[in-house]
Amino acid sequence: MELKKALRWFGKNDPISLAQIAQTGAKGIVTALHHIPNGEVWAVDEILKTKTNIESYGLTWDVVESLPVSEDIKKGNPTRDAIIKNYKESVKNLGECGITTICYNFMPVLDWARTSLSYTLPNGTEAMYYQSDLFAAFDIYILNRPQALNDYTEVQITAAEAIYKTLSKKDIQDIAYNIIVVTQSFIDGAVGEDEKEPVKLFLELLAEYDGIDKAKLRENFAYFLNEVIPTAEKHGVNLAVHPDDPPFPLLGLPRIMSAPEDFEWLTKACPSLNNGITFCTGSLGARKDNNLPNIFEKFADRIHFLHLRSTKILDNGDFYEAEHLDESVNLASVMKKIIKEQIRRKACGRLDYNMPIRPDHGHKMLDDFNRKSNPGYPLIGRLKGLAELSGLEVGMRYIMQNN
Ligand code: DNO
Repeated sequence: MELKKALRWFGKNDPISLAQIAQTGAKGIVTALHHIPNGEVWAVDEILKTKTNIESYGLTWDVVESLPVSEDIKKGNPTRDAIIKNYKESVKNLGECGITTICYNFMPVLDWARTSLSYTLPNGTEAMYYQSDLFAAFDIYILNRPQALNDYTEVQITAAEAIYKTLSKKDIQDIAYNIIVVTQSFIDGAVGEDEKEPVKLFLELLAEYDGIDKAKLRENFAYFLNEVIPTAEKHGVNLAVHPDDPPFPLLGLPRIMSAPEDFEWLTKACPSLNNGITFCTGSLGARKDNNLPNIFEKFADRIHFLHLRSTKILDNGDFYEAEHLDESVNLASVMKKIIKEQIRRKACGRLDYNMPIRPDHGHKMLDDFNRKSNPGYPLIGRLKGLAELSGLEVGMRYIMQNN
């Protein structure tokens, strides 16, 4: 038995091809039908086209990442029922095509946030970085978000102002463009690459969440789950919500998938095991109080998909994406628990014991500098992560069997 090792592929527009992925040792593919607009049905023939293409490289399509949850669903707008109906149809179609794990998120407006996409590490590789004061400067002085000042302490505002004063016009443009467009558009985010006034649109999208607090967002999430999970159950599909990245509130928006109490809430809101989690060690690991091995153990039976990487948190709360096996996250302990859970599932007759994992993100390194890729998804950096995680799995299994 082994875990299903996969890499993410962004479809035909991904500068990295399936032929290249097939050489990395990955056996599975994590992808989405990126050409279908959010909220529309993924028809069986479209799903099969992508599935057949993937299989022609000797790979399998194991996980959908993501089947996007439209903003209208998150906001609880009256149009949500029609969109949820389409969502259910897509879940059913995927199940019928044998694709039974769906990753999605319930983060308002912004899917993930970093202040730098190219932070140079001492060995010359590049990682992604989140600098709190710079993010505050973006919020208060670049976006000029109306309520922003209420969300920071005096100390944070002073630090943000000091950073803002050091920024050139180009820095300001780059930061805004990276946060609003570059990290969002390739994953079907709210602001596309051809948007003429991204900052204006972004502010409008944020304003639509005025009056939607954590309780309201949870209520809208529970509504979605209780509509969709029965369809997932019927068609043998597992849904796996991705944690908030980073796992704390940003830009005045509520966050509801950041810590164990949120997963607790999730299981109560809809107890079915088809209502599951994408265990992303990188996202959850950006909070010091998240103990990853403990969280894994507590929610193991509903963890359907894993993103594995380490996050290095600095003393001031900033963080960057460290090497996959950096000791900042105890991935060896997590790996042991994943293997145990896989063995347990197989023994009790569960069909979902594949436990697909993918190295999450990767450093830009070596030949990656000569090749285009989406932020976080270079070929060689991820290949290195995949190889390290595969080695960790083999070693861990050996020790578990021989002790
Ligand atoms: C970023 C990813 C996220 C993730 C979505 C899942 O690299 O981890 O964009 O795919 O949040 O819906």
